[in-house]
Amino acid sequence: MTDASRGCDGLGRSRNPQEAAIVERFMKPLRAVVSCFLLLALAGVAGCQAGADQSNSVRVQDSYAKVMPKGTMSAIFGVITNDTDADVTFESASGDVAAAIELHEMVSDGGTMIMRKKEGGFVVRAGESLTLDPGGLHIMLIGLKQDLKAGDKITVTLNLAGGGTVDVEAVARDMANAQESYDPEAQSDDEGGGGSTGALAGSRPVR
Ligand SMILES: [Cu+2]
Repeated sequence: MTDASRGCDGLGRSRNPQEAAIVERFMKPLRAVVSCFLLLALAGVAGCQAGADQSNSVRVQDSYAKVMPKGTMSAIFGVITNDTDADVTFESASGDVAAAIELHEMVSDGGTMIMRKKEGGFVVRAGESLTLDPGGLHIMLIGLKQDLKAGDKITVTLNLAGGGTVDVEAVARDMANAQESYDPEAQSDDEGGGGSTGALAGSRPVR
């Protein structure tokens, strides 16, 4: 672990007040603590200054979103690859597709899987990949502004600590075997214990 991985302050989040009630339930304050100067001093790389260039070597592949109707919640999954020689931190996401877009994780809470905001954002180590998948990390779409039908393409932007961005283009997919609930109080859905991406009902280990 390095302090550099925590990235720099550069919050650019916005939220529709209308959605605040929903969002608050999952929210934890986002912390982005290390200054650019400290990052530069520690890592000896261009770091925060290189936002735009850096994002050229950080990409998201195989992105998909769960088919869901307008007004509900969905999520985007995929693989973030960091080909740079420095860790990168995504501290927020933004876009027009939903009223609020957040970086989430799934954790076990007394045997029940719930999701919550990923504290510190998504960190992708230098030269490594980070997989977003059902049951783990995901880009949360809260309050879809449109129906997401199979094959629809949507784009959201991941915001790097320090100001760079990486676009994520996701194709909506009918995920019959991933009936995870995005509401911690609505965990009673039985999805029949499908494949590896479907078992979110409480037995899945914390990542
Ligand atoms: Cu979520």
